[in-house]
Amino acid sequence: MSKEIVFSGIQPSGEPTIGNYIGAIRNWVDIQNEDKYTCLYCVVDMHAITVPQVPKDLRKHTLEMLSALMAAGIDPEKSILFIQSHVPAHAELTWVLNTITYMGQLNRMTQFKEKSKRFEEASINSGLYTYPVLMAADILLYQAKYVPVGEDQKQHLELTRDLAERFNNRYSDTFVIPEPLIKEQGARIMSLQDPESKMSKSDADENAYILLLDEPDVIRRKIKRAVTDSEGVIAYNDRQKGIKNLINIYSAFTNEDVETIVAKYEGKGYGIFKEDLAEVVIEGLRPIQESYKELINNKDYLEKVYKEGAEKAEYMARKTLRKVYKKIGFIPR
Ligand code: ATP
Ligand code: LTN
Repeated sequence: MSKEIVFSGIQPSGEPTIGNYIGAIRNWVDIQNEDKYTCLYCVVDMHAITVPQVPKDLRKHTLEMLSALMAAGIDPEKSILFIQSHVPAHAELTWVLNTITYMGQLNRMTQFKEKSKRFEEASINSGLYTYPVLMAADILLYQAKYVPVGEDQKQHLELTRDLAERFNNRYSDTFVIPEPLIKEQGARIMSLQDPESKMSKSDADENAYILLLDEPDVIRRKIKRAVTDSEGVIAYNDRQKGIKNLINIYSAFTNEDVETIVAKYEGKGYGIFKEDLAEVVIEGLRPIQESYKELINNKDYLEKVYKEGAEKAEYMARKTLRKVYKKIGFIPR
């Protein structure tokens, strides 16, 4: 029997943060290493252009993201690692799915509402609006059963399931209904400057996030500046959202549970906790950073990886698209 499929994607909209790492990438690696699934991991450049990008930066960020994923442990011998725009079927299935998506559904998407707040209404493009449909196409093309994501993507997964069910009911069984895989721990790492909003690589304030590739001194500085509160006690609750977030990061890098960390810092100040946290993060990122430096300079190898990845992905995607076109009544060439 063939293996169940896992699919996930990440945007090359900047350099990856520890939020991406803890909430997504780290889990991708664990799932890959279970050797139970066929895993596809995709750098979604077509999603990234739903907000303005500088072309040369997009190119750079795409290769950086590919290298960062491999440095974090994605092994192209085990997983299918590829770039979204290399497989045209993503755009093709999106069009079909657009025709069965209701505008009312898209109007309810919170990520769209949040992201569109950053722009003048007249400059919000329709790609940002239909972004979740492209994401549904990504997943459904590969008949993925499991989709490891952070908490923020749950609503998009629900839409994906809904579209798959609608298509299956209207035509006949075509798509596997996918399920999100959301690890509770670390599902949502918050901004260091505003613990009410999630840490995001496209945040305008660079003190809001820690990048996977930040130098040790930068990490120390950003953690030192992280917003806390005036209670002065290291405790895990929703009044102290800043400290809560820092404890979550500490826990993610050490695998210690929250209670252990709180007990360890009883009676100690925020300063000491922050200094220790910085060292924990620096040490945790060190092996990834070392491996990254080798990969990013090896352009031939990167090219080989993404070309082979695209070939394998294309084969699987075409198979689904052919079925879809046939069911909706398109004449095969
Ligand atoms: P952008 O800033 O461009 O919106 P992003 O940093 O939010 O991007 P994505 O590329 O959209 O990241 O997401 C990649 C994966 O990382 C998704 O599975 C998402 O759920 C997860 N993720 C993103 N930010 C966080 C976070 N702060 N905490 C936990 N997981 C996160
Ligand atoms: N929308 C996601 C990125 C993404 C994705 C996907 C995740 C695009 N396509 C398919 C899982 C499966 C995000 O913004 N984090």
